[in-house]
Amino acid sequence: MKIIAISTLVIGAVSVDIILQPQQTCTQKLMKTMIGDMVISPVPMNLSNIPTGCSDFEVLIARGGSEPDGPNGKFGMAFGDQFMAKVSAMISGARGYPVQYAASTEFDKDGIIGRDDVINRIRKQSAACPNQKFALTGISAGSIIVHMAAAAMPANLTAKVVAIVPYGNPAMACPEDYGKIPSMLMARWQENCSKGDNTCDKNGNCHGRHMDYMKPLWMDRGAKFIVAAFKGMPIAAEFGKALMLEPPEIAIQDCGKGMMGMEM
Ligand SMILES: *[C@@H]1O[C@H](CO)[C@@H](O)[C@H](O)[C@H]1NC(C)=O
Ligand SMILES: *[C@@H]1O[C@H](CO)[C@@H](O)[C@H](O)[C@H]1NC(C)=O
Ligand SMILES: CC(=O)N[C@H]1CO[C@H](CO)[C@@H](O)[C@@H]1O
Repeated sequence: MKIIAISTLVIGAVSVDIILQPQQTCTQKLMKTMIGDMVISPVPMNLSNIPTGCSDFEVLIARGGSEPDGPNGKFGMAFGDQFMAKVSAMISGARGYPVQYAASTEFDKDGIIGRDDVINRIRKQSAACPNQKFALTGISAGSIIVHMAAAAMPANLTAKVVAIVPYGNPAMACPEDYGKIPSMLMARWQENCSKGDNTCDKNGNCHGRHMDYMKPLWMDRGAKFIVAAFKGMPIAAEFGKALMLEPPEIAIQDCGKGMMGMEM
């Protein structure tokens, strides 16, 4: 039995070396608060999980830090697999692409790799499959990938990306660390931050709320947002707001900054 730190799922960390440097970015300080000096192992990628050929719709999914694949999963056992199943149940012709990045503690490196992988995937698929539409989602560390990719999206690809749904996005708490999102993409954005989750809510003090996104209520909202956009009937976007969808009563110990283990 192995315990993975789901709260690190989460966070998209920076390397320990960087954490110890005196000059820290807002995101690095945030990470330090969340995971201390914990080292998050890289997740091995499985190239067989990359879809081939064209499809009408593709959801690029960036896993949370250290989130492994489940037994028959491709996109992450805590979040991505469930999320993709919801999208597939609502629309035919959709498939997922697991963003190829290791989701380890060395986030400075992994972040760039993930960002570039998203952009390259959309570029290549667009050239081969001119009618394909894309959506981006990711949780925690993965949400930073989504944010970075959106900020760096080449102008001639932005029209291809019809919906963007990051969950628990540290870039909301630390906007100064990230580039500006093109306005076309901001208009296709559903920011999902559970009020109180200190990973994304500047005024938050309850890390336990970072686990909310694995609940159906949160996933359903994001999946509906993406499917509506795929169908050409987009739901109004909301950029950069914290929202409470669940009752706030959670055990006080789960509010702490400690690890919340998940047994597997
Ligand atoms: C890689 O993915 C393929 C197809 O999705 C699967 O059959 C195979 O078991 C996976 N390999 C590992 C090492 O998980
Ligand atoms: C976007 O621009 C690049 C560089 O000019 C070009 O190679 C690529 O084919 C363009 N892609 C699309 C989808 O227009
Ligand atoms: C925190 C946040 O912005 N949550 C959003 C999640 O998505 C719904 C649907 O667009 C928005 O209403 C929420 O504001």
